[in-house]
Amino acid sequence: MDDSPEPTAPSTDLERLGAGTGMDLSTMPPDLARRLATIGADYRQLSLEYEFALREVETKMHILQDEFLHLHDYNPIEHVSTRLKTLDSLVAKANRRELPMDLDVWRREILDIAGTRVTCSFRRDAYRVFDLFTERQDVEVISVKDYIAQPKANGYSSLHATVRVPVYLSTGVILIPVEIQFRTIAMDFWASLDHKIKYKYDGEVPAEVADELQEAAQAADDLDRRMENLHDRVHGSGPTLFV
Ligand code: 0O2
Repeated sequence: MDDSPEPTAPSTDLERLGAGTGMDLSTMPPDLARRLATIGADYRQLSLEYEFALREVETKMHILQDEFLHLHDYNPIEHVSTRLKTLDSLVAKANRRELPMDLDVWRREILDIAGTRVTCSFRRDAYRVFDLFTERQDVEVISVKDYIAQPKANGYSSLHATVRVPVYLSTGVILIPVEIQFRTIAMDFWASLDHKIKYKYDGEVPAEVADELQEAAQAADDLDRRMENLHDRVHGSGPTLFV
């Protein structure tokens, strides 16, 4: 028999509006809590729209993957994952960027509310999939940051594209921004460890740990190049683009 306690139903308006947003409004000053509670209600509409955009991007990626496999007998994508920023982390980002507590402003200014991560086998595949995806007519590229060609000072490496994709609602079409990160397995391994370490030290990573992380990023880059060379020696460099 399951002895776990029954989840308690939210009893106050604030608890009800805070439920599902990841925020405990009862611990906040009343004015801020009320403002966030209103935002919380609108956030549910926003999160639905952004969730649809993530599904659109994920489906497009899987179509690319299946078509590539069918045409070239080669799969350039290891896996695709998606995430929606919680209201909690949106509020934190708005605070960092000194934006007002206003969902319309966040829609305009925060372009990574919806995020997709595409993990590829090799560096070349990350660029291939990026090219194929961003050439689509229904994908509008807003900006690109190539941290593979130019890794961050701490060693972080990935290809970022912020795009807008159409979402078809019963009320009409809306364009939703999605940040897509293309990376290799080695880059992903490094980034997830880096994320855990930063979390553990609350952002203040000791210098010797940061140095070692940077060395690990170099090792990940070397591994990527060696594996790609090895793959090319065995299979050739493979298809570059669809014909
Ligand atoms: P999460 O949990 O992945 O959502 P900003 O987005 O405002 O913070 P910027 O310069 O616009 O800053 O963004 P940038 O450089 O394109 O990076 C945004 C995302 O890339 C981050 O999202 C991370 O996912 C990833 N990223 C960037 N730098 C690092 C890094 O040094 N280490 C790791 N592990 N990931 C990084 P979020 O919102 O910070 O996190």
